[in-house]
Amino acid sequence: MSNYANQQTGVVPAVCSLDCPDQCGLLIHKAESKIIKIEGDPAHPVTQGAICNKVRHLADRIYDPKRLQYPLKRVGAKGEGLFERISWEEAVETITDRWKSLIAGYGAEAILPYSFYGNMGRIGTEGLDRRFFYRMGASRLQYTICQAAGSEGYNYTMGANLGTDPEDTVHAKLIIMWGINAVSTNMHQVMLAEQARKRGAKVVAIDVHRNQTGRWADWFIPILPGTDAALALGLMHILFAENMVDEAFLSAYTVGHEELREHVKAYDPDKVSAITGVPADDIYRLARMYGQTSPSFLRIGNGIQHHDNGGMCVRTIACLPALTGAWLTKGGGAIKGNSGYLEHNAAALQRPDLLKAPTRRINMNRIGSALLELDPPIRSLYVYNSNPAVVAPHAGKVKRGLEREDLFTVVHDLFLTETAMYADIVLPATSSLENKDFFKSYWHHYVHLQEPVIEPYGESKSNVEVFRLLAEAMGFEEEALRQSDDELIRQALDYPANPRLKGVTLERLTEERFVKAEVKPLFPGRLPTPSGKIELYSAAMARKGYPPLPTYTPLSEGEELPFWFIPAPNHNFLNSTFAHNDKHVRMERTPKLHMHAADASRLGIVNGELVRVSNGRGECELTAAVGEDVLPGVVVSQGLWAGKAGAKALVNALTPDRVADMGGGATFFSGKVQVERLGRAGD
Ligand SMILES: Nc1nc2c(c(=O)[nH]1)N[C@H]1C(S)=C(S)[C@@H](COP(=O)(O)OP(=O)(O)OC[C@H]3O[C@@H](n4cnc5c(=O)[nH]c(N)nc54)[C@H](O)[C@@H]3O)O[C@H]1N2
Ligand SMILES: Nc1nc2c(c(=O)[nH]1)N[C@H]1C(S)=C(S)[C@@H](COP(=O)(O)OP(=O)(O)OC[C@H]3O[C@@H](n4cnc5c(=O)[nH]c(N)nc54)[C@H](O)[C@@H]3O)O[C@H]1N2
Ligand code: SF4
Ligand SMILES: [Mo]
Repeated sequence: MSNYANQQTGVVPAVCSLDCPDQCGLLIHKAESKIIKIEGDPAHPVTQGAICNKVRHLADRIYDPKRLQYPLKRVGAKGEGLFERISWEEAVETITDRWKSLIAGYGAEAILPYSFYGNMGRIGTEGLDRRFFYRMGASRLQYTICQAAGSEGYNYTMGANLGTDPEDTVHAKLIIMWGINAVSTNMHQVMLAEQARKRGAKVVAIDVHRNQTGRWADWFIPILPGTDAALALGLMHILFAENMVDEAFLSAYTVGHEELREHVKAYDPDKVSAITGVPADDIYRLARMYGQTSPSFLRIGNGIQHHDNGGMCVRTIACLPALTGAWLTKGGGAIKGNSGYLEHNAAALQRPDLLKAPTRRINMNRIGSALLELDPPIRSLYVYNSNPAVVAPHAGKVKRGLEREDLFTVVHDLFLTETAMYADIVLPATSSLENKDFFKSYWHHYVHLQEPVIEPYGESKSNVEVFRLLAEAMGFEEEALRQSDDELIRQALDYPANPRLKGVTLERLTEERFVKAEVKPLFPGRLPTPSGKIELYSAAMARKGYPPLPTYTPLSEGEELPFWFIPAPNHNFLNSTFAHNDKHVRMERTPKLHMHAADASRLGIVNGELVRVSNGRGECELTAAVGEDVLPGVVVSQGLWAGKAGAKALVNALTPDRVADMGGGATFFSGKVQVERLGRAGD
């Protein structure tokens, strides 16, 4: 335990552990051994002392009376929420006895771990846990729920998640927020854009919803869901037609520009306008702005890739900076994600070599179907760092899966989440401020160290500690399952294959708290694509059966129901995290459905009244927010509501569990719904 946890009063350093690109430096104020205040660390070069409202109130979550303190065993029916306190010994023995007998009877593939990034600490999310399940030979989860489609798409164009250094974006003169609600989800990109704006930059937002970010932008462009690739191709059409491309850059650093030049002739602005709902004049205006302003910077969000065609859409948008050569100017280019720069030694940390023979892989977006339909069945589910009952698509199926009497479910979390309600055994988790881990941003270029700043809450334990206990009780004797937190961190950071991490050591992190990786500009240079260049034409895609050039394909749900439904994240929760905490729920007020006034009046719906949103997968009740913030035919909700407030607002009851065109990604935003008035006022 570090001195910080023992320290009763004073201010101690920390890092935000949430799945948010900003990864802020924090200062934790303590009195009588407890956290009394959380603020941003002004010494952090990117986040500069500013933090979001959610984390300013994080102490309310850490000390929430509803937080789990002891292991529990279920005494009621699944989902009923009746549990009894048990000891850690009993919990570990119950789990491992059951697993031993499942392994003896059916083999270890009957067991499935399910996790995501509720805490971005690497040894806790992809360290001892991975080693444990590899050693066991469990079924393997594919981590596809967040950015899988977009990453694969971006990589076809650029080779890896490599983009602009966000610190340089203060120099940009045009900033396009494309499918990202950055005011809520990447606030420091907004702060940097504000600095750029003071120097004369213009900010454009392209989104299906004029939300916080659309209202902040200089120019908001509403677009129909899933049509962004068509818009990008229309922009390329004009850039080539009006000679606004950088021929020297195209020749030196791209492959396929001649094919692309021919290909985009088909995407004339009138045709693109009919697809996207963006007037042709606006397409010309945007293309000319993009073609004539330097440096220009695209911030590509997650929204556009949570669609049937999301991979190709991101691949297409990622081609734009190559046309203008924007990459060559400081602050120009694009960020989809920057995780490629900070790649650590995943093989050393996760130890896939502990898996003796390959086991089946299960796409986490299909968890409902996997629990209901797989043969041989999954007989035990171990959930940590995630809340699939709320966050996974097609929630009705997930619920039916979790209800299975013969499924032995263990949930390790800080709260009795909706998923934990179905668990046989619930284990209490420490918060990130109670354990040690290292963190890497997927937006800026810093690596951070977190040391415990408070004692573990009640009897809670970290992920790493729990897997050490489970390994011992399973009789797994490998040294790799007994190593200390420090050993795990050292092994992960020791990665000569990524020279940018040279000098980022545990010692230096202990001393300095955060260290910037040595990142050089991408150009001049060789990209990790097969050709070493930006692949406007991708032979690799052709081999896999994709169109090798950027292409628009429509979403697949068809015409049956009247509205596209976009259930996006909200400002005061982080996915379903904070949805169980009263203060954050109060700040967010009520789950709403944004709809266009013309649609509302046709359906006789007035602002503030409760509506039923439904489709063949399920239904939920939301409060209508009527106006002009979305286009006709589109409805948008915000937030993964959970707990009491979320009982009828489970938006994932409606979302499809189809997988996207690439990476097995999620298609949360490609569903259709109908909307009816309920004849009651909302809350
Ligand atoms: N406050 C807050 N911050 C968060 C999160 C949170 O829940 N709350 N979640 C975190 C996580 S895990 C992630 S992955 C990121 C996600 O954050 P973002 O990258 O911002 O992605 P989303 O919020 O999923 O979607 C962004 C925007 O895409 C829009 N959109 C949807 N479909 C389309 C489309 O077809 N075209 C266009 N142009 N726009 C579209 C939505 O209206 C939304 O405004 O945020 C992280 N930060
Ligand atoms: N409709 C719709 N659905 C979505 C999205 C959307 O935009 N719309 N976004 C999707 C995206 S991008 C993502 S990334 C996923 C995110 O989905 P999840 O990863 O499930 O995110 P959270 O809901 O924040 O749940 C994280 C859980 O981990 C727990 N936790 C935190 N720290 C620890 C720890 O150290 N140990 C353990 N054991 N548990 C811990 C938290 O208490 C919380 O219950 O949701 C997806 N679902
Ligand atoms: S959630 Fe994001 S913005 Fe808020 S403190 Fe954490 S890293 Fe910073
Ligand atoms: Mo995410």
